[in-house]
Amino acid sequence: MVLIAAAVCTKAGKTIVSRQFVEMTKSRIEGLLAAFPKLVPTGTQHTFVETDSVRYVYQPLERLYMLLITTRASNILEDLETLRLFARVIPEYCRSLEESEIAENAFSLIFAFDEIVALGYRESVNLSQIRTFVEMDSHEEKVYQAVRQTQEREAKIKMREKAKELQRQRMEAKKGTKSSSTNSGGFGNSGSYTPTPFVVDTSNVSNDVKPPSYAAPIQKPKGMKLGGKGRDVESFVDQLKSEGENVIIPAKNSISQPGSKAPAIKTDIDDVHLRLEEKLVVRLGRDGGVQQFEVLGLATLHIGDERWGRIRVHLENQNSHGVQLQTHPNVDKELFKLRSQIGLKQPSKPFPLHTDVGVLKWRLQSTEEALVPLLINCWPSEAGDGSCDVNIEYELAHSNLELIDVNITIPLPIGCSPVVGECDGTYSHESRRNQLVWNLPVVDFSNKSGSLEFSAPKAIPNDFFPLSVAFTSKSSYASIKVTEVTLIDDDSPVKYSVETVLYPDKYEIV
Ligand SMILES: *[C@@H]1O[C@H](CO)[C@@H](O)[C@H](O)[C@H]1NC(C)=O
Ligand SMILES: *[C@@H]1O[C@H](CO)[C@@H](O)[C@H](O)[C@H]1NC(C)=O
Ligand SMILES: *[C@@H]1O[C@H](CO)[C@@H](O)[C@H](O)[C@H]1NC(C)=O
Ligand SMILES: CC(=O)N[C@H]1CO[C@H](CO)[C@@H](O)[C@@H]1O
Repeated sequence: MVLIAAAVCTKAGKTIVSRQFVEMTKSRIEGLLAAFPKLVPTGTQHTFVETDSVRYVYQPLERLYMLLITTRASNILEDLETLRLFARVIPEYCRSLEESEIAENAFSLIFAFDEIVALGYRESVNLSQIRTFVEMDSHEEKVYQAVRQTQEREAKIKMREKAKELQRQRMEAKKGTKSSSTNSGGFGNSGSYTPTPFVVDTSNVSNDVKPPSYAAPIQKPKGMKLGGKGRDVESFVDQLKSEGENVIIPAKNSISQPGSKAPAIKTDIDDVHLRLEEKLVVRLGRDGGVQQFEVLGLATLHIGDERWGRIRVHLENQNSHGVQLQTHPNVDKELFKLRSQIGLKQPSKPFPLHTDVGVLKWRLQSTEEALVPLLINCWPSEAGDGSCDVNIEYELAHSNLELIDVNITIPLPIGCSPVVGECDGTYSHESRRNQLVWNLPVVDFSNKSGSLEFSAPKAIPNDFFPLSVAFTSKSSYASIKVTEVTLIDDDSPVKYSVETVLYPDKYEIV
C-alpha cells in the first residue's frame, strides 16, 4: 500500500494531528484533509470513500475519526488492516478520546505512527513492537541529551582553559619583549601576536569537541532513531528550534577552517581557488651532510559556484629538481602528462562544489645538499676558559625562493647568558626557555647569506644542538605555477585565485 497521510480529526472536520508519509506540499495535504468531511456519507456503515486521485479509509472513534489517505491503487484490505492498527495505537497514548487529550499527546502519536509506516509503506509491526520502539526512542533521546550536555560542558571547560593559556602567553610575550629590548630593538614581534581568545577557541576546540550549538544537535549518534524513521534531520532541527534550542547549521560553502577566519585570506578567494602547499622535512647533520630531506606538495582546488564546475587548470611545471608528481585517480592523467592541465577523467562531470579537492601531489626525497633550500652551518669552538665561541651561517641555496620571518633557534645551556658579537638581522635571548633566537625578516636572492657570532660562558659544543628553523614563504619549491583556468565547453578563461604556501614541518640541524 502507499500511505499518503494519517490523521486524527473531529467528526466536525477539524484536523487535530496529521502525519504525512510522502513528499507533498502542506497545502495539498491540507486540501485533502479539508475535503474529507464533505465526502463522508452519513448514515452508512462504509469505512472508506474514494475520489479521482485518493482513497480515504477511516474508523469512527467516539467523536473522532482515525483517517488514512492512501492512493487508489492501494490494496483496500491492507488499508483497512493498517487502519485498525493506527486506531489501536491511540488509546495506548491517550487516556481518553477527547480532542485536548489527542493534541496533548500529538508527538507520541506521531512517533508511533512513524513506526507503523516507513516511506509510505506499512512495516510489519504489531502493537507491542510499536510500544517498545517508541519507548526506545525516548530512552535513546535521553541518553543522547545527556551525551550532548557532557560534550557542551567539556567544550566550555576547554575554551576557558584555552583562554587562560592565551592570557598567560600574552603576559609572557609582553615580559619577553621588555627584557629583550635591552639587547636589541628589532625583536618585538611576539608582543604583536595577540589573538583574541574567541578566534582561537573555535579553531582548536572544534577539532575534537563541537562548541555548543554548533551543529551538535543535528548529528545523531549511530543507529539512533530520534523519533522514528519518518522524521528527517530538518524537521528535527525545526523541532529543536521550536523548543528554544539554538541550532546553527554550518554553512556548506565556507572554505576556511573554523579557525582561519582572517578576513585578509578570505578576500583573496575567488569562486575558483587553488592552494599550492609544500611542506619541508629537513634534518641536517652538524658536521654537514643531509640526513633527511623531503618536500611534500599538495594542490587543492575549491569551487564555490556550480558555473565553474567543469574547468581545466593549466599549470606550468618547471620541475627543476626531479620532483615526482601524482594526480588524483579521478584526474585525467594523459591530459596532465601531455599538456600539464588538470581536468577530470570524465569531462562531462563537474568538480565537487564547496569542498577542497586534492588534485595533485608531488614529492621529492633526497640527500643531496644542493637541493636543500636553506643550509645552516653552526660551528661552536671551545675557548680556553671553559666558554664556547659559536659561529652560525645561513645560506639560501635556491635564489628563486623568498623566505619570510626566518627564525633560527639555538639551544643554550641552562642559565647561560650569551654575549652576541656580530649579527645580521636581529636576535633575542629567551632566558626562560634557554635559547637564542636569530631572526631574519627576509632571506632571498638579495640576501642569500648571513652570520651570527656569540660566545657562551661555561658551555660545550654539544650544548648548541639541535638547532631548529622556522619560516613562512609564498614561494613554490617545485616551481609549480597556475597559468590559466579555462571552461571545458568553450575554453574561455575563468577568474581564479591562487595561494602558495611553503613551510617547514620540521627543519633541524642535529
Ligand atoms: C509482535 O511481533 C513480535 C515479532 O514478530 C512477536 O515476537 C510478538 O509475539 C508479536 N506480539 C503480538 C502481540 O502479536
Ligand atoms: C639582508 O637582511 C638583513 C636582515 O634582514 C638586513 O639587515 C640587511 O640589510 C639585508 N641586506 C640586503 C642587501 O638587503
Ligand atoms: C619567529 O619568531 C617571532 C617571535 O617569536 C614570531 O612572531 C614569528 O611568528 C616567528 N616566525 C615563524 C615563521 O614562526
Ligand atoms: C594554538 C594551539 O593550541 N594549537 C593546537 C590546536 O590543536 C592541535 C591539535 O589538537 C594542536 O596540535 C595545536 O598545537
